Amino acid sequence: MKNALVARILDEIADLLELDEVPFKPRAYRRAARAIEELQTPIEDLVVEGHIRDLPGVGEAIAEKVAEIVRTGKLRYHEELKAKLPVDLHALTQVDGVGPRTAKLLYEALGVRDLDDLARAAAEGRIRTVKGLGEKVEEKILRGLAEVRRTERRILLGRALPLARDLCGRLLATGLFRRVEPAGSLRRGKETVGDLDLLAISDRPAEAAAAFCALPAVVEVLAHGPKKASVRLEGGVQCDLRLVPMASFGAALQYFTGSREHNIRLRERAAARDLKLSEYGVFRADGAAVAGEDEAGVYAALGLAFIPPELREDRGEIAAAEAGNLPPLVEVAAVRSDLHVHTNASDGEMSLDEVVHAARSQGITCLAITDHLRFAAAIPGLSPDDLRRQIEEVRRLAERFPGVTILAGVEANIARDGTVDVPRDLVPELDLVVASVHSHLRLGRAEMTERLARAVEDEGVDVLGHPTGRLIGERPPYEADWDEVFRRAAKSGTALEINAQPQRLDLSSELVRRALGFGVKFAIGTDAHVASQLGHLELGILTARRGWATANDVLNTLSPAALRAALKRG
Ligand code: DGT
Ligand code: CA
Ligand code: CA
Ligand code: ZN
Repeated sequence: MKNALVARILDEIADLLELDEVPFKPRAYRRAARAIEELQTPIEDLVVEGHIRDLPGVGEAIAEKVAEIVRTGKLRYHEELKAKLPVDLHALTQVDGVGPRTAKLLYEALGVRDLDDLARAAAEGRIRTVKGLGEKVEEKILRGLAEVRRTERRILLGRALPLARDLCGRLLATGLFRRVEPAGSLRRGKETVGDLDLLAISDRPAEAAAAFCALPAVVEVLAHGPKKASVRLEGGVQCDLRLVPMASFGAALQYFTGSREHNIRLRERAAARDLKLSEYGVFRADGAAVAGEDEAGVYAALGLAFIPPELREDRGEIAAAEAGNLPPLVEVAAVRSDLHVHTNASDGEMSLDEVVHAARSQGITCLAITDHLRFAAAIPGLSPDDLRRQIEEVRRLAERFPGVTILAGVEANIARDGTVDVPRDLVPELDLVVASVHSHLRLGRAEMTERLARAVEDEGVDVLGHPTGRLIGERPPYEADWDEVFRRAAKSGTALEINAQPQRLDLSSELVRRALGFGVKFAIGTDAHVASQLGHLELGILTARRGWATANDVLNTLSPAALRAALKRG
């Protein structure tokens, strides 16, 4: 899919034209870039079908340019414009404090072309010497650079989790290990992971560490000792393996699961009780070990209930554990329904039949078919008549799959004013209506808040799909007053989606926790477009757990009958 590339080039053209003070044209490019960025289908398909001009802001001239980028991966016009300012504007303007104008100044004064140049100039204190910039700007750019570097290196949980499981499986298969467990941010279910941390017990630690360094995915050995080895894996991810004695495995697992902030609080708590907590165990002042072999024992020694890893962020979990108030988090095994999937009737790849087969083989017992409604001729989606036919098809199919409850649903679009385009005469026929924003992603805060709140107040809407629209590392959440949206969702009985796509995880765990305070329910959906994506359900559940959600807060834990009753038509 070349949508991001096309949008990036059009955006850069807009920047370059603006710098040249060309009137009007920049806005047209900007608008086209937004439309293509927000497009849910590959731009290549629209080019093939001759539909590019159906997109808002795309006239003949831009349509031709889009086609050229799709065909060749670049654009002559863009290269000509760039010849005058040969810098990586896209990368540079990602840095907070650097807009196109600043980038131009920096190029002309200091020859800055890319992030490396920028980092060097900032570190050497040269930015403050440029007329019109100064010390404040330089400080801001240094902070912005650190932020960009920090997010660049992290990988999505959806990639880290299968990777870590594969490594653990391979290590166990060598026969050299008694135990191998992931720790770190991965075990806490964090949406992005900086590096992988594995903990292991082995009777032959030297051989075990050597086996780790010899894994096929290892491209570079960074450190290799008898207790610890660090490697770089294909794709650049770092992985640390620590070999620990059985007697301190629980303490090590606790220590290396983190988070740092949680561990600091725990150590303070230990000190206040004249105990010492370390990665080796919990010790009394006279040196006697009180705990260490298992993790629950470490918490118990500090007078605490076992705290699930997902909560270990120093967000009140220690006080809750002390008071015996930890929420009974929704269990991964308790969620056997997926409330958001697509078929090839819209932009998915599976037929209705295939999606049900695939879901059943993954242990899903309740599945909501939620294809897109068509909102522009250019984008695959159902017309009202298509939807009517699909509902009938779903009812017929349900008879052939007695073990799976198939809900007839739809993913409708929320217009700029908050109205939802679900055909009203079909609302009583549908089991589940998801409504999502797919256009006009960059409204002002007040307008976006009102738009989302109106959508959740719609009598026909059961779930607000991917509520904030964020794409991790790529697109920030919409500007909105989330408390207001959550309050009105709770009041009107509309659930908020936890979209389980690895790049979305939307709502985020932080917002799940916030929304819980308003009494909102959550609907977890994979938004799967191909069979393999059905497996992402777990990521949604982990996000719910990190947001302190219990089984009661999550619609997916209900039996099909109870789910139907909980939805608006029930
Ligand atoms: P990441 O890798 O950036 O996603 O985050 P973590 O949490 O996995 O952090 P990492 O890999 O640096 O270290 C794993 C855990 O080990 C961390 O959560 C807490 C513990 N830890 C490591 N080094 C220190 C340290 O210097 N002080 C404390 N208190 N804890 C540490
Ligand atoms: Ca880590
Ligand atoms: Ca680490
Ligand atoms: Zn969607």
